[in-house]
Amino acid sequence: MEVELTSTRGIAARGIAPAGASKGSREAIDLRDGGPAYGGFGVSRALGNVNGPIAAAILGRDAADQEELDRALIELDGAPNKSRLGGNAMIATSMAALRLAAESEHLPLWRHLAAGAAVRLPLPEIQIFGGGAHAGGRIDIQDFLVIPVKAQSFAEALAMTADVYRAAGAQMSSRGRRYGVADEGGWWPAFDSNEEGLETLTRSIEAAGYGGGEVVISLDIAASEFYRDGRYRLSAEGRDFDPGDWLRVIAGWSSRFPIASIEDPFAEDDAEGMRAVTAALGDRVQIVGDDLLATNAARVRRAAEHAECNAALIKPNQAGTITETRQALEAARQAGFATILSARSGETEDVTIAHLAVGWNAGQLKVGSFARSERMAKWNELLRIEESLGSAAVFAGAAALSASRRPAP
Ligand code: 2PG
Ligand code: MG
Repeated sequence: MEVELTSTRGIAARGIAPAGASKGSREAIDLRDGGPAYGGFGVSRALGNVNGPIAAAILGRDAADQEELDRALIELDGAPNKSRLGGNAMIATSMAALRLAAESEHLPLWRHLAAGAAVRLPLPEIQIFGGGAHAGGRIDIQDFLVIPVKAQSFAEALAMTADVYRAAGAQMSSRGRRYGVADEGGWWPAFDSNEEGLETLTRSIEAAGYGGGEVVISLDIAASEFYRDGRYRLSAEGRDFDPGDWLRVIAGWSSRFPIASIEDPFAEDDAEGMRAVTAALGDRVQIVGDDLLATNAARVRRAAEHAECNAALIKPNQAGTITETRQALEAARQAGFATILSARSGETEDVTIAHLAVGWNAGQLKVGSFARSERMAKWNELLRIEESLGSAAVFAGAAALSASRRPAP
């Protein structure tokens, strides 16, 4: 859903809310109509909230005072999970206000956000094949991604990823393992096991000429999706594991494949599992909390206290306002976590997160794959930003990974 705001000077700006397929249970509620129209996914109630109570609460305010505006939205909603107005209505409004403030200053959004502070182009993690809820459950792991850690610029990072994406497509085609593209533009695989995915990705990286550590693997396991009754159930393989055995599976993969980062390896409610995996692998693998943290500053602080991960995925629509997104990012930074701005599986042409990643100097960005225009829109926006900076552009590179994965100086 899209929200457009117009200033008294006639400047207009919009924000579009994305949506997730594998949602954490603690994220802001994506308010949908239910009922028969649009398969229940209509947003007329959320739109009614924007044109009704939200408009009444924010019209006449200063768009540049983001915190005040977001506070008004939060108070008006009154529910901890934003179920009344809808997290989708709130984040689209909050993003529109942010963009309006930047437009009013005639500044690119990232520059408005940076407010003079140093920024870096983010290190991207880019999906090569989909899985889980993004590919009809064909395999259990949700995202098989790569990180071009030896790239010297954002443009080079994309060029290297394009090589791996094409190599993977060719490998899969030649073995009858390629169906099409999944929700985020990565190949929709016909693998028989999760390991076949890891083997194919490793081979694709080598075939592209980056087997010497130039490109490494990142996984989003999205384990909440297959955690039932205390067990991790791999339906693609017909196997299930208790948390201890599951940790051994993950550790085995990490030692056999060039894996640099693993997101949500344990379920959002299995804090003990997250602690165990961080203790076991956190000195050499970036362990990312997504569903675990739900872009919530208090949850980030709690996870840091108990060492449940060492990096935070930051998704604006999980928080529901730009201010709360920023607070979660700051909390992660204070905890010494690496930070990764992230898109959703249901995306749009809105490129705000590309600007947040630069303007907030997040270090890393996850947008999906190297296909489909809602993904390419973000990568292309970053190419434009890098180009506009010319020789002043700084690329975050491998140093943006969590401390454990940073290359030696
Ligand atoms: C995730 C995202 C993006 P979704 O889990 O990190 O891959 O997926 O938007 O479906 O939650
Ligand atoms: Mg995730």
